[in-house]
Amino acid sequence: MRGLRCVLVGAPVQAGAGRRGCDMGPSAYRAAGIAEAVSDLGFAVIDAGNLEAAPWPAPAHPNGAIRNLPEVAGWTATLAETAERLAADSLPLFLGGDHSLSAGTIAGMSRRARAEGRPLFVLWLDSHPDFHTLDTTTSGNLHGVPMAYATGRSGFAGYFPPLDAPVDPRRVCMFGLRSVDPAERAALREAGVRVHDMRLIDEEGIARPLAAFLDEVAAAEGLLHVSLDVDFLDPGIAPGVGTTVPGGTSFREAHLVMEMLHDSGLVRGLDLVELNPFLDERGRTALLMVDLAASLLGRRVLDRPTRSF
Ligand code: EXY
Ligand code: MN
Ligand code: MN
Ligand code: MN
Repeated sequence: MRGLRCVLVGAPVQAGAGRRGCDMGPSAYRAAGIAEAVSDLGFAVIDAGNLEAAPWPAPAHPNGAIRNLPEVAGWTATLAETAERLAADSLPLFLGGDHSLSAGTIAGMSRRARAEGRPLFVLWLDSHPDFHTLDTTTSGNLHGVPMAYATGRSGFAGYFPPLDAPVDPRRVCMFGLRSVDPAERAALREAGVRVHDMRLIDEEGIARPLAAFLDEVAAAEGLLHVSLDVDFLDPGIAPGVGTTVPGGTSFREAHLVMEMLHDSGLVRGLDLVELNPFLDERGRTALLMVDLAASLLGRRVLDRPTRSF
């Protein structure tokens, strides 16, 4: 990861979320000092500004609950192309935007991995697995589907952009789960996704299972993409999100994940998703997410600024 230039990519995606405000996420990260935090660590930083969704004329889907399908599909096309291109010579940091954006970033990272002849692994940090298909979602909010799309689950063809490099679901590792719908539970099991829920983290800690996963990525000479949803964190420390679920990870658990990721040297892309600045308290969630990104990029505990609110 060292030596790579960091490219900040604003993805003000709102179409997949049930509550308004995620489209302000990229601005909040900039106000919270993400560019400075990254450059202070010695990286060259380019802020590529905000993307816009490509037009994507998806047909109406028989599941009438689904909202904003053409817009989410258009974002998926734009983000896949952007991730594939940037990951060739840079470390892209995607500033969301709701979690539907990861349908595109992961699809693009997977095409990049295929071009390098290496497998893509995904570390999914979220209270939700986002593993619904277009047929199983009952809320119709498409931030609940990106991982199912990126792993090639059925039912997306003809609605979302064609997926030419599906991620092997056995190379997806999820941490922090505590809100899983019945259809998702069955699909995760059937697909063989690695799932570490909050109970496992409570019982075993987060370091050991994460180390085992990172060892596997290293042994396979894989590329690693990390997708960090704000609701991975406990809402007591990260209130700026539309889908708060009690019982999330602590400040230190989350930073430890990022520090271990830095030490692994394996990360090639990062999504920061679901920040809703409209629901935040004095920017504290945006600042925490920036600090977590800085830990992933090498900021050490003793270098961390003290924050008060
Ligand atoms: N499983 C629920 C649904 O499909 O509506 C909640 C999805 C929330 C997704 C957030 C972003 O992680
Ligand atoms: Mn999510
Ligand atoms: Mn979530
Ligand atoms: Mn705990």
